[in-house]
Amino acid sequence: MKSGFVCVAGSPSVGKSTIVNALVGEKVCIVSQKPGTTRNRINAILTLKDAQVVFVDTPGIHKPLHLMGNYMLKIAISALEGNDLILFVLSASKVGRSDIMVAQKLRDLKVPIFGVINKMDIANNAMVEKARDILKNLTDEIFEISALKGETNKLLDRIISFLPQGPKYYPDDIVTDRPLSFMISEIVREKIFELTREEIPYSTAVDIDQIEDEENLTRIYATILVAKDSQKGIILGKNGRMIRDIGTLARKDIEYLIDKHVFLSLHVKVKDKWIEDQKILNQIFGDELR
Ligand SMILES: Nc1nc2c(ncn2[C@@H]2O[C@H](COP(=O)(O)OP(=O)(O)OP(=O)(O)O)[C@@H](O)[C@H]2O)c(=O)[nH]1
Ligand SMILES: [Mg+2]
Repeated sequence: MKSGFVCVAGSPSVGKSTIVNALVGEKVCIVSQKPGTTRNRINAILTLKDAQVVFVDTPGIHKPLHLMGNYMLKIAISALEGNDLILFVLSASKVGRSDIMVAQKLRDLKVPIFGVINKMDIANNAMVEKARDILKNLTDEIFEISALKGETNKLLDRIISFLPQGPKYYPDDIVTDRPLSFMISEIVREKIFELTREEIPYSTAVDIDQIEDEENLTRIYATILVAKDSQKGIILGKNGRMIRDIGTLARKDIEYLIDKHVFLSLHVKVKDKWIEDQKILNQIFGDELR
């Protein structure tokens, strides 16, 4: 069978996670309008009759603004190694310095690269030209797509033809290497990214404390970490409105994911300046830094 690892890399918010979901045909990775949504390396697996593709979603490559950003950058850079193919994603609506920075990182690797200019549905001609320019010295194959509109079939066909013959890396029914607790914490985090503003999404993390499986119901207890006291009030919202909204949206997605009724209990805890705390960051990201 054809098989291999395909790393999806690029600047923040160019649509990497949207592309991974479209290619796999399932929502494995969380997506939001805000840059910096993906924090971890996440394998999303597509198994077909004669092929298995392991897509590796990564954090956006950017100049870090805090210690957590450093970790995210390290994860993104280390994920570039050891793949059969890299998809270098750019946005047709905005090309800038960070895309050039990504190109520089990719130039030294000996891995084949497909260039993907995404968001063609909102393309700006000058930006598309810039993107083609950046890609022209890196790769022969350039795809211009809109992942939002699901235009990934041709790209998928080319990826599969390009991959070598190889083993099946994962069992047929597995779509991600991540455990359920990670998927649940990501769903909660996605809702925080969707509903809150300014520094709040970047100052929060979600810990799953307990998952209790009953016959007709799964009970989930989770803690939202914030980095200072004033952020706790924002996550709770007036009369607890914000945390209720986060919980309602997250519960619906979790119910869809596990196909069961869910009781979701969210709790907020202040861990002072955790995004600058090496010990906490090591706990969150430690096993990903290889
Ligand atoms: N118009 C348009 N928007 C898109 C397209 N693909 C993704 N988006 C939007 O772009 C935003 C960012 O998408 P993500 O998939 O989260 O981007 P990312 O590159 O994974 O971002 P980070 O994880 O933060 O690095 C979301 O609001 C998506 O809905 C597209 O083809 N067209
Ligand atoms: Mg992402």
